Amino acid sequence: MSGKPKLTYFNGRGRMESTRWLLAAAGVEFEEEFLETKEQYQKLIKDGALLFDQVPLVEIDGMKMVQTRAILSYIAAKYNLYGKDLKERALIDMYVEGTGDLMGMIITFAFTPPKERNLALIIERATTRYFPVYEKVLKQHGQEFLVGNRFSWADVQLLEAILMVEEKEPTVLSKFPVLQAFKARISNIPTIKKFLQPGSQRKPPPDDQYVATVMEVFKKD
Ligand code: GTS
Repeated sequence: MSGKPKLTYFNGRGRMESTRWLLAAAGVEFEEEFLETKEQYQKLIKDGALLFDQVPLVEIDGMKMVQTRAILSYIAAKYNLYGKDLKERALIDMYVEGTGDLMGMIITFAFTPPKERNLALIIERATTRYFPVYEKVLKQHGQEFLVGNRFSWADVQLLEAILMVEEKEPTVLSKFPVLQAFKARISNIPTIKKFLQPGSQRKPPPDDQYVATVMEVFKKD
């Protein structure tokens, strides 16, 4: 074993993409195994690798971790991206849950039948519920990062969310000048800059092929 964390998930974003972002931001190299068949998934279950028979699975420090939130908190804490005390950690948690809720709307979008998709609602939530909060926080304290004047998980996930919404609506930051500057600044952090370049382990937006693979792997017999 290489000692690098190993990520087992589909070859697509879904619930694993934030973990890829966080590891990349921390400058940690990782390996990936892509789920492509039902047999692969069933073998993982048979081998006892999946505590709740679900992926994402991240093998790290001798553990087989499942549950996205637990995985992300562990990585954030391990790599010093989780604040300096409990109060900073609480703030980071709140900001991360906010961006997580927004990204959750986009993640489910690809799996929603076209007639039931509501892109307008996503843009409305981004521009009236979520982005104003981060714009205000950054404006009020005037610092470079969301929490404690230090780069954290909250910054990584906010950038991920901004880019995801921009893929759907490129002008979405037009009324958020502070977030525009934040986006430019965080995108320029060397580890993130590298992750944003072509050829990195960052995954593209979901396409029909990705959705079909997920449906096939989880199809009941
Ligand atoms: N709370 C879990 C987490 O956040 O990790 C939910 C994990 C989950 O629902 N995973 C799905 C799964 O394994 C795959 S996906 O939604 O990420 O594509 N589903 C199979 C099952 O039987 O629940």
